[in-house]
Amino acid sequence: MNNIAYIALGSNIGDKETYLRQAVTMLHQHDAVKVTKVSSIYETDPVGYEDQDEFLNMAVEIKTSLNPFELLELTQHIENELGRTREVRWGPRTADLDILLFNRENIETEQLIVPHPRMYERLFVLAPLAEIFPQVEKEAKNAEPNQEGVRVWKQKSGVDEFVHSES
Ligand code: A4P
Ligand code: MG
Repeated sequence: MNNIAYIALGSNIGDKETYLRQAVTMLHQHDAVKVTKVSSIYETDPVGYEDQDEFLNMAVEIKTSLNPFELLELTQHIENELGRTREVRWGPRTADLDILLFNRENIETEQLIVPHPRMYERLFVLAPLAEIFPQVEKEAKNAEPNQEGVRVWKQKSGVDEFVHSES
């Protein structure tokens, strides 16, 4: 598992914490993926389309032997399994998984753009990411000042709490 990637997770419908936990577990259960770090869970005000419930957001680090496109397939499969429907762009979702970084690769295709094009403007992405990838701490501090509304909701307590290390 030579690749290292960072994934942002968000949920704002139903039992949000359970959706996040299930998504992390499903990532880890894949044979070619190991979840190596998890951030705290943040409660965040909706950005973009504001007439919706607050989000829970978090970020994870994974090691994987999948390539970026295979990883995108997996994250979309997990979104579908968790019952995501796409009605409104930027609208409510049970589980949204975005690939933020994949090694140091720059990918620009129709399907996949990495680094994620909007990550540096979004405190709901940068705050959890900075916990597990300190290289973005500066960006997190400089993120748009009108983007408050991001608060720690449950302090991180390690990967084991999320994924029962079976190997
Ligand atoms: N795609 C391209 N690059 C990537 C990537 N790096 N990771 C493509 C994942 N997908 C990528 O995404 C649309 C298409 O983006 C995919 O088909 C994929 O091929 P989607 O997940 O289907 O649609 P979406 O999430 O509704 O749109 P988008 O543009 O991804 O929305 P965002 O930017 O993810 O914003 N406010 C708070 N507080 N917290 C949130 O988590 N999330 C959003 C969604 C808006 N406001 C929010 C939050
Ligand atoms: Mg998305």
